[in-house]
Amino acid sequence: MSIEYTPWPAELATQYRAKGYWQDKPLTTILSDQLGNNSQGIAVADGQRQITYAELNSYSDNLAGYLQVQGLQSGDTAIVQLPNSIEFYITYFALIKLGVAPVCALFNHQRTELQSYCEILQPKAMIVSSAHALFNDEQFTNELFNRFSCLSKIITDHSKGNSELKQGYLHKHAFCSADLNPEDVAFFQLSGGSTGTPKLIPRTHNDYLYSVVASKEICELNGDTRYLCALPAPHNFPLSSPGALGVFIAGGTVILANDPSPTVCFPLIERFAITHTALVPPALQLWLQHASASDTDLTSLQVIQVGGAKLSRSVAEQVTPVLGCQLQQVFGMAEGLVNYTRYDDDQELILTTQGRPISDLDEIKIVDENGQPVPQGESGRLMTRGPYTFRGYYKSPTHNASAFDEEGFYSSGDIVKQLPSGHLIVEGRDKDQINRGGEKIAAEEVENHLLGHDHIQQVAIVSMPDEALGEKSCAFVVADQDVKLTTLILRKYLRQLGIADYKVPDKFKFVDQLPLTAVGKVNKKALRATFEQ
Ligand code: AMP
Ligand code: DBH
Repeated sequence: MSIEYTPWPAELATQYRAKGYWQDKPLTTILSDQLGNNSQGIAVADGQRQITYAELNSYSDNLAGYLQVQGLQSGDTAIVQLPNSIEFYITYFALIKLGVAPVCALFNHQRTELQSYCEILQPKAMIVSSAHALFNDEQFTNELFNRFSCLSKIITDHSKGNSELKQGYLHKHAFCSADLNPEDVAFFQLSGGSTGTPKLIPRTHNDYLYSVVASKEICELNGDTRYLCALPAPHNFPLSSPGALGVFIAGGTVILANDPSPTVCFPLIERFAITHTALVPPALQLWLQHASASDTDLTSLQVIQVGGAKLSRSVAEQVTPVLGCQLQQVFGMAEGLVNYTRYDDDQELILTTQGRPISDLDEIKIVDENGQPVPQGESGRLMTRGPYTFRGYYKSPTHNASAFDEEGFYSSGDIVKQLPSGHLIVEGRDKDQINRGGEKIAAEEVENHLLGHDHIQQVAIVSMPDEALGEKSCAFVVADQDVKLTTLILRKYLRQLGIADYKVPDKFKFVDQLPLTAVGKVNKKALRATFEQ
């Protein structure tokens, strides 16, 4: 049985096919295409180990065979939470080959996030790592088994020594290949979100493969590309823009880093002669600060892509002089639309815009608060549809009704303006989200957790400007009068609930009341304004 999702209208699907954008091939062709001439090329290295394309293919076949014996089959779902490791890609391809759609959680996600994904997906299996505190003993695993009867298997990888996952992929297990329909959901991407519960984005083989193939062309990757993946591997940017999958299509090599800090990444750049990488703006700033004092050889670097959050012109200007390579701005979203500055764009466009869409069939509308198009060149809300932009969050009819307009355009919540060249400039945001240096926080999700506290009456979380991260989060809290709540108490409370660390507000302000708008909603604009001098 196929996994449900909102399909594209038939006439658009026909157009996407006619142009050759949808190739009606499964994502697994990314690997199989390399098995001829390039089977001995190095696909992935992580500093200690490396595997060839032939190995990535046979390991993922073995694991698929092993999972098949465990009862997993096409149409099932799974949750994966692995650090940046060779095992991540082996697992990703194994599940895709099986027709099992995974959601790949970020490694810093905790109990609450994983439980939400289980609730939405009702997964049959989880593949996790004992390097994560939640899985270094059996307690959480047992809780999950007790709570979710759908779960039949949790495979824990151990970073050192043997593990069931390693047994699964290192040993030969016959894999009876699944019949993959390229129109089906291949996997789920995670949305940064702006609502109380996390949202999952179904991505089909056809749409995702197109976005990666086209990205690989725009970014001119080839067999000599050595791409450093230092952001969390499941994130849409380092997975698909053009990311690791783009590198695999080109037959290049992905080198994994545990984090994007210069101390971890610079030695890898020198050792592997890295040519391309993807960073968020705060990491880029650290690289710039570190580079002048470092004697590491960075001359192999050709392109640094920067995206996830707005890059300031003053930082953008330093990339080529300090790091000696080209800057590419990337404005993307796990929901679909990705924009790149092109290598041959004027320098001014590269420094000041977030790029233009991948595809001539990406449609952009910039509208006012009534949904009416604004005059050319003026700023407004970004609406988009196209050959790789999804049509609906998984099982979220109510939210979908407001996230899309009647023509199927997705409202990204970004305030942008478009130049005649098609380049977009991100000017702000009209969604209840904090962008903490590229890590997105849905305000309502954290507010709901805090409202669960016995002594909190009201709470509103907004962004506050931050030099290093661009934005941090601040919670304005109205507490019961007779109790003394402190920042420490609330931080501890949230950590005990088990939410990802980056979602814990950077600052708590205790107030007597929250300002309201004319219609009686919390006036977040007024709260944000308190941070302006
Ligand atoms: P997500 O929904 O988590 O995939 O996050 C996508 C969002 O990240 C976009 O809608 C933007 O708000 C933000 N974003 C991504 N890239 C950029 C960029 N280059 N400049 C500004 N904002 C960005
Ligand atoms: O922030 C993002 O989600 C993002 C940034 C750059 C993205 O999804 C992408 C490129 O594909």
